[in-house]
Amino acid sequence: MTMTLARLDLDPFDEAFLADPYAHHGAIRDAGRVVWLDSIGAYGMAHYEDVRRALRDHETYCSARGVGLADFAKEEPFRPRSLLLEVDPPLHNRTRSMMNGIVSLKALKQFRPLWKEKAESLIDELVGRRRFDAVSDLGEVFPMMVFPDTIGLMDEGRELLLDYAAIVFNAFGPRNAVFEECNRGKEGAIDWVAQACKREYLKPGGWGMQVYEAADRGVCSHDEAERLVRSFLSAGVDTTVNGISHLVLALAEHPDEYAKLRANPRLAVKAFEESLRWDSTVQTFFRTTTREVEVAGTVIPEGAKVLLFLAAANRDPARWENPERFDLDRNASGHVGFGFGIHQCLGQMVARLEGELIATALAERAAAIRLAGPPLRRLNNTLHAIESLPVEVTPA
Ligand code: OVM
Repeated sequence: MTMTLARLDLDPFDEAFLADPYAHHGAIRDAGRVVWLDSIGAYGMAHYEDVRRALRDHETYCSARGVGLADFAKEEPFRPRSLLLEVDPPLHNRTRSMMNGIVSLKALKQFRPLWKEKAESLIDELVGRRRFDAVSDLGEVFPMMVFPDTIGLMDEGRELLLDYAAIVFNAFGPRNAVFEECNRGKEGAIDWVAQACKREYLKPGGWGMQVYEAADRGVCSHDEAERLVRSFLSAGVDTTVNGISHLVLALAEHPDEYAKLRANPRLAVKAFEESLRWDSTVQTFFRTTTREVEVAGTVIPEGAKVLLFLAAANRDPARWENPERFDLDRNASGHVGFGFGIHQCLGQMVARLEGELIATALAERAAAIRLAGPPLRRLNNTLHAIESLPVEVTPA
Protein backbone atom coordinates (compact mmCIF):
# COMPACT_ATOMS: atom_id res chain seq x y z
CA MET A 1 0.00 0.00 0.00
CA THR A 2 1.38 3.40 -0.88
CA MET A 3 -0.03 6.50 0.68
CA THR A 4 0.04 10.03 -0.61
CA LEU A 5 2.91 11.82 0.96
CA ALA A 6 2.04 14.80 3.12
CA ARG A 7 3.65 17.92 1.68
CA LEU A 8 4.27 20.66 4.18
CA ASP A 9 5.16 24.15 3.18
CA LEU A 10 6.42 25.15 6.61
CA ASP A 11 10.13 25.97 6.67
CA PRO A 12 11.84 24.36 9.70
CA PHE A 13 14.69 26.88 9.33
CA ASP A 14 12.71 30.09 9.09
CA GLU A 15 12.92 32.54 11.97
CA ALA A 16 9.43 31.90 13.33
CA PHE A 17 10.11 28.16 13.46
CA LEU A 18 13.59 28.50 14.99
CA ALA A 19 12.31 30.94 17.63
CA ASP A 20 9.71 28.43 18.84
CA PRO A 21 10.12 25.01 17.24
CA TYR A 22 7.81 23.33 19.77
CA ALA A 23 4.88 25.36 18.48
CA HIS A 24 5.27 23.64 15.09
CA HIS A 25 6.23 20.06 15.91
CA GLY A 26 2.63 18.96 16.39
CA ALA A 27 1.77 20.04 12.83
CA ILE A 28 4.63 17.97 11.44
CA ARG A 29 3.74 14.87 13.49
CA ASP A 30 0.04 15.24 12.63
CA ALA A 31 0.76 15.53 8.91
CA GLY A 32 2.16 12.01 8.81
CA ARG A 33 4.91 9.64 9.76
CA VAL A 34 6.96 10.93 6.85
CA VAL A 35 6.49 14.41 5.39
CA TRP A 36 7.95 16.22 2.40
CA LEU A 37 9.30 19.63 3.30
CA ASP A 38 8.96 21.69 0.14
CA SER A 39 10.90 24.64 1.57
CA ILE A 40 14.14 22.67 1.78
CA GLY A 41 13.52 19.79 -0.61
CA ALA A 42 13.91 17.11 2.06
CA TYR A 43 11.84 14.55 3.90
CA GLY A 44 11.14 14.89 7.59
CA MET A 45 10.25 12.60 10.49
CA ALA A 46 9.06 13.80 13.88
CA HIS A 47 7.58 10.72 15.58
CA TYR A 48 9.68 9.14 18.33
CA GLU A 49 9.62 5.60 16.92
CA ASP A 50 10.52 6.72 13.41
CA VAL A 51 13.35 9.00 14.54
CA ARG A 52 14.77 6.22 16.67
CA ARG A 53 14.50 3.64 13.92
CA ALA A 54 16.28 5.92 11.46
CA LEU A 55 19.06 6.71 13.93
CA ARG A 56 19.56 3.02 14.65
CA ASP A 57 19.62 2.07 10.95
CA HIS A 58 22.87 3.77 9.96
CA GLU A 59 23.18 1.57 6.88
CA THR A 60 20.02 2.98 5.33
CA TYR A 61 20.29 6.44 6.87
CA CYS A 62 23.93 7.32 6.44
CA SER A 63 26.04 10.17 7.83
CA ALA A 64 28.85 10.20 5.27
CA ARG A 65 26.82 12.39 2.91
CA GLY A 66 26.60 14.98 5.69
CA VAL A 67 24.21 15.40 8.61
CA GLY A 68 23.13 18.82 7.39
CA LEU A 69 21.03 19.82 4.40
CA ALA A 70 24.02 19.76 2.03
CA ASP A 71 24.56 16.41 0.31
CA PHE A 72 28.31 15.77 0.31
CA ALA A 73 27.84 13.50 -2.71
CA LYS A 74 26.85 16.60 -4.68
CA GLU A 75 28.34 19.58 -2.87
CA GLU A 76 31.63 20.44 -1.27
CA PRO A 77 31.29 20.23 2.56
CA PHE A 78 31.28 23.53 4.44
CA ARG A 79 34.54 22.43 6.09
CA PRO A 80 36.60 19.23 5.75
CA ARG A 81 34.25 16.52 6.98
CA SER A 82 34.26 15.47 10.64
CA LEU A 83 35.84 12.03 11.03
CA LEU A 84 33.23 11.17 13.67
CA LEU A 85 30.02 12.94 12.76
CA GLU A 86 30.20 12.81 8.98
CA VAL A 87 31.50 9.31 8.32
CA ASP A 88 30.03 5.79 8.28
CA PRO A 89 31.54 2.47 9.32
CA PRO A 90 34.17 1.17 8.94
CA LEU A 91 36.03 4.50 9.27
CA HIS A 92 33.64 5.58 12.00
CA ASN A 93 34.36 2.47 14.09
CA ARG A 94 38.05 3.26 14.12
CA THR A 95 37.81 6.96 15.01
CA ARG A 96 35.00 6.46 17.50
CA SER A 97 36.66 3.69 19.48
CA MET A 98 39.87 5.67 19.59
CA MET A 99 38.00 8.72 20.94
CA ASN A 100 36.02 6.54 23.38
CA GLY A 101 39.36 5.57 24.88
CA ILE A 102 40.11 9.22 25.65
CA VAL A 103 36.65 10.43 26.73
CA SER A 104 36.37 7.74 29.36
CA LEU A 105 34.57 7.28 32.65
CA LYS A 106 37.97 6.92 34.28
CA ALA A 107 39.12 10.31 32.96
CA LEU A 108 35.92 11.98 34.14
CA LYS A 109 36.15 10.48 37.61
CA GLN A 110 39.47 12.18 37.97
CA PHE A 111 38.00 15.59 36.99
CA ARG A 112 34.96 15.42 39.24
CA PRO A 113 36.46 16.89 42.46
CA LEU A 114 37.94 19.90 40.69
CA TRP A 115 34.85 20.52 38.56
CA LYS A 116 32.67 20.24 41.67
CA GLU A 117 34.74 22.87 43.44
CA LYS A 118 34.48 25.18 40.43
CA ALA A 119 30.71 24.68 40.14
CA GLU A 120 30.28 25.41 43.84
CA SER A 121 32.36 28.57 43.85
CA LEU A 122 30.62 29.89 40.74
CA ILE A 123 27.14 29.20 42.17
CA ASP A 124 28.17 30.67 45.55
CA GLU A 125 29.07 33.87 43.82
CA LEU A 126 25.92 34.00 41.66
CA VAL A 127 23.55 33.21 44.53
CA GLY A 128 25.27 35.93 46.54
CA ARG A 129 24.38 38.39 43.78
CA ARG A 130 20.73 37.24 43.84
CA ARG A 131 20.13 38.39 40.28
CA PHE A 132 22.16 37.09 37.40
CA ASP A 133 21.90 36.10 33.78
CA ALA A 134 21.77 32.30 33.56
CA VAL A 135 23.33 32.44 30.08
CA SER A 136 26.11 35.02 30.20
CA ASP A 137 26.93 34.50 33.90
CA LEU A 138 26.44 30.73 34.15
CA GLY A 139 25.66 28.72 30.99
CA GLU A 140 28.46 30.34 29.03
CA VAL A 141 30.80 30.48 32.00
CA PHE A 142 30.90 27.03 33.58
CA PRO A 143 31.73 24.96 30.46
CA MET A 144 34.49 27.47 29.70
CA MET A 145 35.87 26.94 33.23
CA VAL A 146 36.30 23.21 32.72
CA PHE A 147 36.24 22.12 29.08
CA PRO A 148 39.11 24.06 27.39
CA ASP A 149 41.47 22.93 30.17
CA THR A 150 40.35 19.34 29.68
CA ILE A 151 41.32 19.53 26.03
CA GLY A 152 44.54 21.39 26.89
CA LEU A 153 43.78 24.35 24.65
CA MET A 154 46.00 27.36 24.42
CA ASP A 155 44.83 30.15 26.70
CA GLU A 156 44.61 33.01 24.27
CA GLY A 157 41.42 33.27 22.21
CA ARG A 158 39.33 30.64 23.99
CA GLU A 159 36.29 32.90 23.91
CA LEU A 160 36.20 32.34 20.13
CA LEU A 161 35.02 28.76 20.76
CA LEU A 162 31.46 30.03 21.14
CA ASP A 163 31.50 31.89 17.83
CA TYR A 164 32.97 28.85 16.13
CA ALA A 165 30.37 26.43 17.47
CA ALA A 166 27.53 28.74 16.44
CA ILE A 167 28.92 28.76 12.89
CA VAL A 168 29.30 24.98 12.76
CA PHE A 169 25.76 24.31 14.00
CA ASN A 170 24.27 26.94 11.69
CA ALA A 171 26.05 25.33 8.75
CA PHE A 172 23.95 22.15 9.06
CA GLY A 173 20.96 24.18 7.88
CA PRO A 174 20.39 26.14 4.67
CA ARG A 175 22.40 29.23 3.74
CA ASN A 176 19.70 31.51 5.21
CA ALA A 177 20.02 34.86 6.95
CA VAL A 178 20.64 33.17 10.31
CA PHE A 179 23.68 31.43 8.82
CA GLU A 180 24.96 34.49 6.95
CA GLU A 181 24.64 36.85 9.91
CA CYS A 182 26.32 34.43 12.28
CA ASN A 183 29.28 34.10 9.91
CA ARG A 184 29.73 37.78 9.20
CA GLY A 185 33.13 38.91 10.39
CA LYS A 186 33.82 35.64 12.19
CA GLU A 187 36.72 34.41 10.05
CA GLY A 188 38.88 34.96 13.13
CA ALA A 189 37.09 32.21 15.05
CA ILE A 190 37.58 29.71 12.22
CA ASP A 191 41.28 30.60 11.93
CA TRP A 192 41.75 30.40 15.69
CA VAL A 193 40.25 26.91 15.89
CA ALA A 194 42.39 25.72 12.97
CA GLN A 195 45.46 26.82 14.90
CA ALA A 196 44.30 25.59 18.31
CA CYS A 197 43.89 22.03 16.95
CA LYS A 198 47.55 21.78 15.95
CA ARG A 199 49.85 19.74 18.13
CA GLU A 200 52.28 22.54 18.83
CA TYR A 201 49.51 24.65 20.40
CA LEU A 202 48.10 21.94 22.66
CA LYS A 203 49.20 21.53 26.26
CA PRO A 204 50.59 18.20 27.41
CA GLY A 205 48.23 15.83 29.26
CA GLY A 206 44.96 17.08 27.75
CA TRP A 207 42.53 15.17 25.58
CA GLY A 208 43.81 17.07 22.53
CA MET A 209 47.37 15.83 23.01
CA GLN A 210 46.07 12.34 23.74
CA VAL A 211 44.55 12.26 20.26
CA TYR A 212 48.01 12.98 18.80
CA GLU A 213 49.54 10.32 21.03
CA ALA A 214 47.06 7.81 19.62
CA ALA A 215 48.26 8.91 16.17
CA ASP A 216 51.87 8.29 17.31
CA ARG A 217 50.81 4.71 18.10
CA GLY A 218 49.50 4.38 14.56
CA VAL A 219 45.78 4.37 15.35
CA CYS A 220 45.21 7.24 12.92
CA SER A 221 47.30 9.71 10.93
CA HIS A 222 48.47 13.01 12.36
CA ASP A 223 46.25 14.89 9.90
CA GLU A 224 43.29 12.89 11.16
CA ALA A 225 44.29 13.69 14.74
CA GLU A 226 44.11 17.40 13.98
CA ARG A 227 40.60 16.99 12.60
CA LEU A 228 39.51 14.87 15.58
CA VAL A 229 40.64 17.56 18.00
CA ARG A 230 38.44 19.91 15.97
CA SER A 231 35.46 17.68 16.85
CA PHE A 232 36.03 18.37 20.55
CA LEU A 233 36.01 22.10 19.89
CA SER A 234 32.97 21.95 17.62
CA ALA A 235 30.69 19.79 19.71
CA GLY A 236 31.83 20.33 23.31
CA VAL A 237 31.01 23.93 24.09
CA ASP A 238 27.80 25.42 22.67
CA THR A 239 25.95 22.17 23.41
CA THR A 240 26.71 22.23 27.13
CA VAL A 241 26.37 26.02 27.30
CA ASN A 242 22.79 25.76 26.08
CA GLY A 243 22.15 22.54 27.97
CA ILE A 244 22.98 24.26 31.27
CA SER A 245 20.99 27.36 30.31
CA HIS A 246 17.94 25.21 29.52
CA LEU A 247 18.36 23.34 32.79
CA VAL A 248 18.07 26.65 34.65
CA LEU A 249 15.13 27.69 32.46
CA ALA A 250 13.35 24.41 33.25
CA LEU A 251 13.93 24.80 36.99
CA ALA A 252 12.87 28.45 37.02
CA GLU A 253 9.68 27.71 35.10
CA HIS A 254 8.73 24.70 37.26
CA PRO A 255 8.96 25.71 40.95
CA ASP A 256 7.38 22.43 42.13
CA GLU A 257 10.08 20.46 40.38
CA TYR A 258 12.75 22.76 41.79
CA ALA A 259 11.34 22.09 45.26
CA LYS A 260 11.76 18.35 44.65
CA LEU A 261 15.35 18.89 43.63
CA ARG A 262 15.94 21.04 46.71
CA ALA A 263 14.53 18.30 48.93
CA ASN A 264 16.72 15.71 47.27
CA PRO A 265 19.78 17.06 45.42
CA ARG A 266 20.51 13.51 44.25
CA LEU A 267 17.83 14.21 41.65
CA ALA A 268 20.38 16.46 39.91
CA VAL A 269 21.28 13.79 37.34
CA LYS A 270 17.61 13.22 36.54
CA ALA A 271 16.96 16.95 36.38
CA PHE A 272 19.59 17.45 33.72
CA GLU A 273 18.42 14.44 31.71
CA GLU A 274 14.81 15.54 31.82
CA SER A 275 15.78 19.09 30.87
CA LEU A 276 17.42 17.66 27.74
CA ARG A 277 14.26 15.77 26.84
CA TRP A 278 12.09 18.77 27.61
CA ASP A 279 14.20 21.23 25.60
CA SER A 280 16.77 19.55 23.43
CA THR A 281 19.78 21.69 22.60
CA VAL A 282 20.45 19.83 19.36
CA GLN A 283 17.03 20.06 17.71
CA THR A 284 17.65 18.27 14.43
CA PHE A 285 20.11 16.34 12.32
CA PHE A 286 19.78 15.07 8.76
CA ARG A 287 20.62 11.68 7.38
CA THR A 288 20.84 10.63 3.69
CA THR A 289 19.24 7.44 2.39
CA THR A 290 21.58 4.90 0.81
CA ARG A 291 18.68 2.94 -0.74
CA GLU A 292 14.97 3.16 -1.36
CA VAL A 293 13.19 2.67 1.96
CA GLU A 294 9.55 2.40 2.92
CA VAL A 295 8.30 4.07 6.07
CA ALA A 296 4.65 3.60 7.03
CA GLY A 297 3.57 3.20 3.42
CA THR A 298 5.69 6.05 2.07
CA VAL A 299 8.58 5.22 -0.22
CA ILE A 300 11.63 7.41 0.28
CA PRO A 301 14.00 7.16 -2.70
CA GLU A 302 17.75 6.58 -2.51
CA GLY A 303 19.85 9.71 -2.04
CA ALA A 304 17.16 11.64 -0.17
CA LYS A 305 17.89 13.96 2.69
CA VAL A 306 15.77 13.16 5.76
CA LEU A 307 15.47 15.68 8.56
CA LEU A 308 15.13 13.96 11.93
CA PHE A 309 13.38 16.13 14.51
CA LEU A 310 15.07 14.90 17.69
CA ALA A 311 13.38 17.51 19.85
CA ALA A 312 9.95 16.63 18.46
CA ALA A 313 10.60 12.94 19.17
CA ASN A 314 11.43 13.94 22.74
CA ARG A 315 7.95 15.44 23.09
CA ASP A 316 5.98 12.90 21.07
CA PRO A 317 2.76 12.27 23.05
CA ALA A 318 2.75 8.67 21.76
CA ARG A 319 5.93 8.08 23.78
CA TRP A 320 5.74 10.57 26.66
CA GLU A 321 2.92 11.35 29.01
CA ASN A 322 2.32 15.10 29.30
CA PRO A 323 5.37 15.70 27.14
CA GLU A 324 5.27 19.49 27.59
CA ARG A 325 5.80 19.09 31.32
CA PHE A 326 9.29 19.14 32.83
CA ASP A 327 8.81 16.38 35.39
CA LEU A 328 11.43 14.97 37.75
CA ASP A 329 9.29 11.92 38.48
CA ARG A 330 9.48 10.87 34.87
CA ASN A 331 11.97 8.36 33.51
CA ALA A 332 13.54 10.41 30.72
CA SER A 333 15.90 7.66 29.61
CA GLY A 334 15.35 6.79 25.99
CA HIS A 335 15.21 10.44 24.95
CA VAL A 336 17.15 11.17 21.77
CA GLY A 337 18.66 14.49 22.86
CA PHE A 338 22.08 12.82 22.63
CA GLY A 339 21.05 10.98 19.47
CA PHE A 340 20.90 7.21 19.31
CA GLY A 341 22.85 4.38 17.71
CA ILE A 342 26.48 4.39 16.66
CA HIS A 343 26.74 8.20 16.51
CA GLN A 344 25.24 8.79 19.94
CA CYS A 345 27.00 11.70 21.62
CA LEU A 346 30.64 10.99 22.44
CA GLY A 347 30.68 13.69 25.11
CA GLN A 348 27.46 12.77 26.87
CA MET A 349 29.25 11.89 30.09
CA VAL A 350 31.00 15.25 30.07
CA ALA A 351 27.69 17.03 29.56
CA ARG A 352 26.00 14.99 32.28
CA LEU A 353 28.75 15.69 34.78
CA GLU A 354 28.62 19.44 34.06
CA GLY A 355 24.82 19.46 34.35
CA GLU A 356 24.76 17.38 37.51
CA LEU A 357 27.32 19.55 39.29
CA ILE A 358 25.49 22.78 38.44
CA ALA A 359 22.08 21.37 39.41
CA THR A 360 23.48 20.07 42.71
CA ALA A 361 25.29 23.28 43.58
CA LEU A 362 22.16 25.31 42.83
CA ALA A 363 19.88 23.04 44.82
CA GLU A 364 22.16 23.27 47.83
CA ARG A 365 22.46 27.05 47.71
CA ALA A 366 19.24 28.55 46.35
CA ALA A 367 15.91 28.11 48.15
CA ALA A 368 14.04 29.32 45.09
CA ILE A 369 14.78 30.44 41.57
CA ARG A 370 12.51 32.44 39.29
CA LEU A 371 12.63 34.32 36.01
CA ALA A 372 13.42 37.99 36.47
CA GLY A 373 12.55 38.83 32.87
CA PRO A 374 11.64 37.11 29.64
CA PRO A 375 14.23 34.70 28.21
CA LEU A 376 15.65 35.90 24.92
CA ARG A 377 16.30 33.35 22.18
CA ARG A 378 19.38 33.25 19.95
CA LEU A 379 18.41 31.76 16.60
CA ASN A 380 20.48 28.88 15.27
CA ASN A 381 19.75 26.42 12.46
CA THR A 382 20.44 23.39 14.69
CA LEU A 383 20.61 24.44 18.31
CA HIS A 384 17.79 25.68 20.47
CA ALA A 385 19.84 28.43 22.02
CA ILE A 386 19.32 31.18 24.58
CA GLU A 387 20.87 34.61 24.39
CA SER A 388 19.79 35.86 27.80
CA LEU A 389 17.95 34.40 30.80
CA PRO A 390 17.59 36.83 33.70
CA VAL A 391 16.88 35.02 36.95
CA GLU A 392 16.52 35.88 40.61
CA VAL A 393 17.31 33.48 43.42
CA THR A 394 16.57 33.35 47.12
CA PRO A 395 19.68 32.25 49.02
CA ALA A 396 19.10 29.11 51.10
C1 OVM B 1 32.32 17.22 14.84
C2 OVM B 1 30.98 17.71 15.36
C3 OVM B 1 30.56 18.97 15.09
C4 OVM B 1 29.34 19.41 15.55
C5 OVM B 1 28.53 18.57 16.29
C6 OVM B 1 28.96 17.30 16.54
C7 OVM B 1 27.00 16.89 17.83
C8 OVM B 1 30.20 16.87 16.07
O1 OVM B 1 33.09 18.04 14.34
O2 OVM B 1 32.60 16.04 14.97
O3 OVM B 1 28.20 16.44 17.26
